[in-house]
Parts: sequence; C-alpha cells; structure tokens
Amino acid sequence: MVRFVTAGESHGQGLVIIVEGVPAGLPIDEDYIGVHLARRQKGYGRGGRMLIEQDWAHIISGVRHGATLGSPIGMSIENRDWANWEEAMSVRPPAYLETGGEPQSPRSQRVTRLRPGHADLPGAMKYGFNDVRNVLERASARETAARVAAGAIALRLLEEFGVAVHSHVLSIGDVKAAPPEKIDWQAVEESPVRCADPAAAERMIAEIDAARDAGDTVGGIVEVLAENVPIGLGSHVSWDRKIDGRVSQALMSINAVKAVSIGPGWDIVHQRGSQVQDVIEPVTDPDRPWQRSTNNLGGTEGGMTNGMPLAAQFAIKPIATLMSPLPSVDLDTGGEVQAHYERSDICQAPPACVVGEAMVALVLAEAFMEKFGGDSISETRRNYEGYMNTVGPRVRWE
Ligand code: EPS
Repeated sequence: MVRFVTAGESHGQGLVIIVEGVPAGLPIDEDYIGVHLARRQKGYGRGGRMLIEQDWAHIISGVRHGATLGSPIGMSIENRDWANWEEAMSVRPPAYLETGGEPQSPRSQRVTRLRPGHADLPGAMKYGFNDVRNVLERASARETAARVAAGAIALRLLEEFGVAVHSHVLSIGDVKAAPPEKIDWQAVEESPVRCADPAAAERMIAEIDAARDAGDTVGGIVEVLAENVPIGLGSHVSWDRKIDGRVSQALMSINAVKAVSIGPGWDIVHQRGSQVQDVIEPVTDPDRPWQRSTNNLGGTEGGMTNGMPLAAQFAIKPIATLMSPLPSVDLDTGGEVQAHYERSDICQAPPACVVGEAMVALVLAEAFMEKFGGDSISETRRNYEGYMNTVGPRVRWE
C-alpha cells in the first residue's frame, strides 16, 4: 500500500516526509523531485517567503544507487527561513521563558488576534493553546512542499507505466480561461499563473494585482488531468474504494480548498442525461473496439477509472491572512481587535496546481499498487501487462 506522512512547521527547522509502499527498483533521484518542488514555488501572487526558500528534498533512506529499495523513503526539506525564527520556534524553551524576561525577537510574541478563515480559533480551542502560533505553523500551506516531494515519487512510479499528470488554472477571481481545444502544457509551465489561455492569464495577473493593492486576496479554480490511466483503478464494490471519492478527499485536504468536482461536475447537472454520458462508440480495433468522444464524467464511472483521462477540478478560496485585516476577537480577552497579519501570499491557485498533481498522483499510485501489487518494479510491470492484455472484448476469453 502506498502511503505517506509529513511533519514540519512553517518556520521550524524543516519538513520531513516518509513514503511507504513503493516497489524496489524504481529509478529516482533528488533532481527529479527538485523539478516539482521548484514548479510549486512559482506562480504570480506569491508573497516574500518564496524569495527566501529554495526547496530541495534530501533523500535520507529507501534509495540506493539511484533506485528504490522497497523500504520507506525518508526525505527532508530545509526551511531556510528558520534562521529568522530560531527563538520563536525553538524546540527547547527559550531563555526569556525560563527567566521571565523579554524575548529577543518580536516574532516570539504570542499571537492572540484570531484570523477568520484560518485554523486559528478551532485549533486553539481543540488543542488548548493560548498562542495561535502553535496552530498556524502547521496549518500553513508550507506543508504542501512536503506533499509535492511525496507526490514526485508517486509521479515517477506512474510514469513507468505511461501515466502523465498535468494541471492548469481555470479561473482566478472572476477571470475565466476560455475552454481550451488542446492544451499546450509547455505554455502552461511558462505562464506565471499556469493558465492555458494567454489573454485570460493577463487579466488574472491584473486581478491578483488589484487584490494586492486593496490589501486583499483572491481564489481560483484549478484542473488536474491524469492521462493514460489504466481502466479499472478503484472499485464500485465499497464506498471507500471508489477512486473518485479518494481523489476528492485528497484534493479537499489541500489547504484552503473548498470544492472538488470530477470532470466539470457542477456544470453537467444542468443538462439532460442523454447529453452528459460519455457514449461508448464501436471502432475497428481488435484490442479495444470502443472509444469515447467525450469525457464529461472526468474519466471515472462507478468509482473506477474508465480509461479516459482522469480530470478533477478544485476551488481554492481566497487566502485568510489579509493585509487589511478583518475585525475579529482577541483569544485572551474576547475583546474586539483586528485580525493578525503575517506576511502571506495573495493567490495560491498557481502553486495549488502542482500540489493537486501530487495528491492525484499519490491516490493513483496507491490504487495502482492495490491493483497490480509487486515488491519490485519488474513484478509490478508483469502484473500490469498481464492485466492490460485482458482488457478487450470478452469473446477472446471464452
Ligand atoms: C502561508 C504563509 C506564507 C506562505 C506560506 C503559507 O508564509 P510566511 O508566513 O512564511 O510568509 O509563503 O507558504 C509557504 C511557505 C510555502 O512554501 O508555500 C500560510 O499562512 O499558509
């Protein structure tokens, strides 16, 4: 079973990642993971933090001589900003707490002005804290760097079987990209907002600038597409095995995500059933004598992948930390205050694309290993090829 766990606070020493269940013999290196980490760091609308960080995942276990061992893969990513937070985020109690003196850094002051929309209030209540920093550090989207490192390993595994995962921005604020005929993925990589429609991209940039000028933030909608996914991942037989449910949970777990759809889910409910299903057309192909001319259902039917690209969209809300803060309440006194402001991003939609790719890849890798198994990549490949040879008209097997 492919699973992963992350640890790390936003301004602590760094992030730690463990990925388990990857078969032995998969070629992987830090450079490959580094490409994906760098993609996540880009995006118009980022705050000053990304000028400080240069994310790099050090592999510390599970890989030898450039290939996986089948053992848990351990990685760490340094937080360069830690150097500015050593007192505030110190593991040992800093001197001022022991002596009752004043902290050396203003960053060590307790945070008590609750930010609406962030984890501050529920986190402080749940964990019994009187300093919101104990919550916000882990609730920060910094953690998504760790997910991208884990996701890069899943992507590498899927790539061995021809699966490619891409992502792009569909909208930012009220600015929508025109539905693309065919997406030029290289152009998306070069777009500052990861948008396939260059005219819309310009307007998205202006939208982010306008939000920044107003001391505000802006959200967006993102699409992740996985191509060449084998038919039959996930299962219709039990609720927790359905691939669309698993993809949705994984995407919804990304910081600030408020809605997920498989395919253009919200749009198709306005149409009749006859317009929405992806009709199965016969074609003359001895191996797969069928095709779909549409993909309205986003590549899943009955909780299983159906051989079409898996397409998932998600909506990321405008970031909760506002330069012009909302009215709020102080955690200590209950008195009215302005919410806490701490340097933040204006728009997270472009980097969230890369995080979405990672989460989709992790779910697909888990479902892939569930279906094909194998302790070495060659064993997985034999099982995969054996199954793929059975995907076709049943008459062959009679
Ligand atoms: C974040 C606030 C900002 C972002 C951060 C998420 O960090 P800082 O408070 O240090 O300026 O840059 O995102 C990252 C550090 C990252 O790697 O994406 C928040 O409050 O969620």
